Amino acid sequence: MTRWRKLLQIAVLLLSIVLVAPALGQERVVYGYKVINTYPHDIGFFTQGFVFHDGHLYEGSGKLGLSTLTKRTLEDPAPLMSKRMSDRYFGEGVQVVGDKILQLTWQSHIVFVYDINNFEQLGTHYNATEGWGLAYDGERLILSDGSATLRFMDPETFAPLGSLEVTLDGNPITMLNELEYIDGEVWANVWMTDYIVRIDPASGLVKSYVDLTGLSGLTQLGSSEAVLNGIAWDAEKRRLFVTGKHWANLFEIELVAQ
Ligand SMILES: [Ca+2]
Repeated sequence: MTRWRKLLQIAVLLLSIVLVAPALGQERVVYGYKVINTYPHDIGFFTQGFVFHDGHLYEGSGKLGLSTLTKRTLEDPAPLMSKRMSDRYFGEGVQVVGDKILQLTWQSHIVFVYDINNFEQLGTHYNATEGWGLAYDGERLILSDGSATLRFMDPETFAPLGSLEVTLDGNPITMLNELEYIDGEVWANVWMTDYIVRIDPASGLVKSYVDLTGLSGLTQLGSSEAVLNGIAWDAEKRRLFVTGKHWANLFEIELVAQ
């Protein structure tokens, strides 16, 4: 780990303690977790997008020259379908919209649109900011870019429809990363922390959060960049899956009120 990166990591952790920890003493709902099932996950994947759709997991993996989009079953990490991104793109968040799947790129301002049935490219969109996480509320795409701002985009054209600052006790929560839309809330991994914040998409307020401290200790970590990132919700069976970059496992978890 480079020196600056370590300093950044410490700064983010301190920030998370400053911003999140005081909320513990207030009327914030904090959730712990219980592991329900453990499944294998490709430790080589730099997980940036994680979606459960129609019985399968779809994952976007990053890094220049290594970025992919894959489809797999819950039990078997061997991809049923895989698409390699061009070497010049760094893959980021993914989201299913109808029979299409979208994959962001980090800093290239391009969004790839694929046919979910065969991963054939159907088109592209322009994204003005960095691409980090992507979710869908059924009407609008929700995009994170590493800041405290979530942006709403038209699912067909990617035209901007609005934005929202995410705050906890008036403090912006930056580094919002992988996203999931669950029961009317936007859930977001906060980069380099063990926290998932649960955001009210109308106000941007973080009304509760999930503390996943200890989960990374239950799997093998493949690099110094192995951090929690990846939330996938099976709406039909109401199952919650989480994983991380360079994690050897993904977990089905249930929340436990603390
Ligand atoms: Ca997700």
